[in-house]
Amino acid sequence: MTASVLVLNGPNLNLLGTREPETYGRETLADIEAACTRRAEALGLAVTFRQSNAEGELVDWIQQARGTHDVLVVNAGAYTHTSVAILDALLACEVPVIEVHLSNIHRREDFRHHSYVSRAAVGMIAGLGGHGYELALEAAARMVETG
Ligand code: CA2
Repeated sequence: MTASVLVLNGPNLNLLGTREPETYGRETLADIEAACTRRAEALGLAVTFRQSNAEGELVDWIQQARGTHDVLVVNAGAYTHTSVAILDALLACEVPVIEVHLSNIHRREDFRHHSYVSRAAVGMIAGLGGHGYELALEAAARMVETG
């Protein structure tokens, strides 16, 4: 059976490619989605790619991932640093989580150094731009392969 990966994106990531290219690069979220779709196909994975600015909607999607998806790839945006609700949902969903950030959050302001998401994540990829999402899909493929 084809393994299924849910890629979740949090607030303001819909603005990618329009502003702050020095921090987030010039790729749009649609570009990253297209690259993920291509990479998932090559890896034999099914991928669902979503973005929301609403914390509750992200929590709903994480809850629904239980029993539906095999791996969660999460860039929770600024909720990474604030949301216990997203952490609780990730801990409850019983799906392995890979955390992704476009920027290296540890090179940035102090308030970005702490991640609630990390407490629920198997691993984290940060600072490699959109390529980090593709690397997360590679890790997901290895994870489902090795069980
Ligand atoms: O580096 C990342 O991927 C972040 O998750 C991005 C978040 C930020 O709050 C995290 O600390 C690190 C912000 C996403 C906002 O993206 C924008 C893109 C273009 C213009 C404005 C915001």
